[in-house]
Amino acid sequence: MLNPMFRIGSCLVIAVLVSLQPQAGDRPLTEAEGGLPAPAEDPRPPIKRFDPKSTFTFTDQDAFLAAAWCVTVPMESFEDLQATNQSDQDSISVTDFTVTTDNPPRLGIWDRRFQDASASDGTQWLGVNENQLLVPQITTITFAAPINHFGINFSDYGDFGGSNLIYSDSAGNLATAAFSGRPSGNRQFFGIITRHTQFVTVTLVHFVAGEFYGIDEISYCFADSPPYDPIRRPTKRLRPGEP
Ligand SMILES: [Ca+2]
Ligand SMILES: [Ca+2]
Ligand SMILES: [Ca+2]
Repeated sequence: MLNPMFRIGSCLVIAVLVSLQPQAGDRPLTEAEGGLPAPAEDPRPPIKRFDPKSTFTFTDQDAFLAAAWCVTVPMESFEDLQATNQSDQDSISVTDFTVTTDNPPRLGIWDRRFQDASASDGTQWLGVNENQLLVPQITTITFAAPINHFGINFSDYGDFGGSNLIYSDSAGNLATAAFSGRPSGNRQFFGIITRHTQFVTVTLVHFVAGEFYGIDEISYCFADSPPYDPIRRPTKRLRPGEP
């Protein structure tokens, strides 16, 4: 018969050894420990297919709108403002944002074609008439609340010198919004979806003195808009104030 103290000591040693064994909850068991092989990686894992943390840029407006996470995408077309056909405004304010320039007055609302710039929707558009002597030229769009989608149509950018129009926002995103070396009257679209960050300010910068270009159809989603639904409801463009 074993000594009781020996039995107690043996039990303690076994307990300590067991406690030192790797626990299944701590890490996956190795093959030698009788574990199972790791599952093969999904070549198209859902987290990458639908990763809401990704940032996407677009040059096609339809693709941008189809990819929008918010159910409705407000769009400002500048149709309700008074058109003066002059670059006599320091800033242009609409329902959800204000456009300003670093060298005012350089902005105006136009309802007719000028220098081959024109509306991409309706008849009115916002003209940016850059100073002939100062570069860089900075146009800023400040929203009333944080957004995470931004789209914009340009007309006639890039026919007056060799400098792309650079997009940046207050979340630190940086991209090319419009390219130079385009013919007079050309149209370019830029869109960005930044589901992981939100921003209130968009800045457009370029280094071409004297460029004139048009802006129309600024589309956006507020960050607190109804989120992306995996069972996609069709997106719908709405003008601010519409039901
Ligand atoms: Ca318009
Ligand atoms: Ca032109
Ligand atoms: Ca131009």
